[in-house]
Amino acid sequence: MSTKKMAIVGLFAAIAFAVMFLEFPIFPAANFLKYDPSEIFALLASLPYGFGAGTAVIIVKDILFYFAKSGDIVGIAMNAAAGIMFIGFALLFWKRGKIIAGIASVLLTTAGLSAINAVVVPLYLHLPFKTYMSFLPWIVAFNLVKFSINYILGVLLYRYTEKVFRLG
Ligand code: RBF
Repeated sequence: MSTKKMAIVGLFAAIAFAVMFLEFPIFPAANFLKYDPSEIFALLASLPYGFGAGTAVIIVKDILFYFAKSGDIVGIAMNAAAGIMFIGFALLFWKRGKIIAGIASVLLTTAGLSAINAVVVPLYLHLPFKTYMSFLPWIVAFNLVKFSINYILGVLLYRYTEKVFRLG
């Protein structure tokens, strides 16, 4: 990793960590799901520098946030899994254009998280699988809203970070 790349990953990890404190639930019915804008900065690192850089931003901000506020290893692991899927799918489809990449990333991340949550929610909340099904519409809606917002904001901000850092 070049020094410049490391500096930018570090900077974006620090910003992502800071903005994660803004987290709040979108749907009171599923208040263990909290919106925060931190994945925007993982996306901004991954677009010029690749999957490893974006993943590094997510891992660093999640470890810091675990100790600084959360203390909930399940929540942090889910947040990391969500963020890594989000940037992974965005990068995978990036060459097909921003709109296709955005739709693919939001839909595939939401589908992936619905599957993971089918295992995690019953264990974490000590509920029968049947009750997971009643959470499912909230989980789907939450992830569609969260990742649509973060993708759109990320792509808009990328116009500026691309120029400011003269990445390459
Ligand atoms: N975050 C997501 O972005 N999508 C999810 O589907 C998701 N599922 C979660 C399920 C459980 C049981 C928990 C505890 C957390 C989940 N999170 C998810 C992370 C949550 O929104 C929040 O970022 C973390 O709990 C850190 O406060």
